Amino acid sequence: MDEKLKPISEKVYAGERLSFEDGLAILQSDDVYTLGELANHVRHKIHGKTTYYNVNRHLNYTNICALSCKFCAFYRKKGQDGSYEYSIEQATKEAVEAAEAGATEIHIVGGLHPYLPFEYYTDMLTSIRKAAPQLHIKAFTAVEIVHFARISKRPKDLAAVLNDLKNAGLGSLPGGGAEIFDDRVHDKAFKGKIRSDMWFKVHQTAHELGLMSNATMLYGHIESLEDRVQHFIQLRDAQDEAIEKGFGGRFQTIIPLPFIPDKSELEHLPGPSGLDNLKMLAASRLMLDNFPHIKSFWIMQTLPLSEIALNFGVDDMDGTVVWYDITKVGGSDTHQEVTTADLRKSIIDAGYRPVERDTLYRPIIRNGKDWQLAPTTEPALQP
Ligand code: V47
Repeated sequence: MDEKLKPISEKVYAGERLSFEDGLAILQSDDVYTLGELANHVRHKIHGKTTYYNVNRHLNYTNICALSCKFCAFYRKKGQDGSYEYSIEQATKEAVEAAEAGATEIHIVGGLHPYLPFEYYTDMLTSIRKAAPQLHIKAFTAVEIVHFARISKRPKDLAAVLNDLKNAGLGSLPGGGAEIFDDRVHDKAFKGKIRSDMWFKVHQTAHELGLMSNATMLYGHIESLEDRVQHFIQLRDAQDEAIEKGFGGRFQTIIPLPFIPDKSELEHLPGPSGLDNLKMLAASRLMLDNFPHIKSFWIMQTLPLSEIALNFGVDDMDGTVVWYDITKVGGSDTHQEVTTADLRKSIIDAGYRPVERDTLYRPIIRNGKDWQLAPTTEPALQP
């Protein structure tokens, strides 16, 4: 075992919280087997052999964006070739198709469109909720929420904006837009986007309003290992606060996102390796002791690596995603889907027990395209 991991191993087996220095030693270590063993220990303590997955669809309502983040290959400017925006009818039609195909969740995010009014977003939620009442709407990154606050002329009243969205049908917030919290990295790679203080403010306000949310970290571009550890610590502190203050909402999961360089302004960078990805998933499990779940987003991690990652702290494989436009692994086809049978097979092959969940991690009983919540189960909130 890497000597530097010995004291960390003792802390992990004693159930003690890891420090910034421990986090750095984890990310600097090449002893990926020990890291896997430690993360796997924590994962088994919380979840045993259970591995969650869900049936969902992604809807990216527009790629027109006022920002020009260097890591992003998705955005277009208004009028540019390939730019698009959905009408409410188109968005609703896709949501209904998803629900009819058995999805429990629709994950909606888009660019910061310069002209669409706030009512576009509330109308989209209302229309989807009416047409597909069983579908959970997980929508809008913190970056979009701040944009909505500006266009609805309430830049300082995030609670009012989130409340309007919640009343219109918003079920929870996805984890996007966090990128790397460090301001230096922010100004180099995604200047103009909200900084970490606002990202946290949106999530804290959502938690106060009783909305669950997720978190992400986009790694493997221009950030340092210290920046990654700091990102973990800030998320852990915010979750401590949500728990201490008894907010109705919390962070449910972190989704570490490996940077995919293709067609972005940072295309010259190599992006993280498979081992980097395993290390980051293990580090997430070890550092975020107050996060119930660690998700491997297979679209970006690939399915084979996600299977291995189940032994590196991961307990959630995300979904049977259809149409993922933000990044495209292995070519230009945006139709990226695995069947429920594929996902379950992956999980079983890796030696785990597949459990279909809804967005709030409540187990589902499925009968073809129909589904219902399993009786007497509570969301797995506490690690
Ligand atoms: O915020 C953009 C990232 C995120 C690239 O909450 C890129 O359940 C890698 O947040 N390489 C959106 N990543 C995706 C996201 C997400 C995905 C799955 C589940 C959940 C959830 C959330 O994608 C953006 C950004 O950080 N991203 N470009 C890229 N080239």
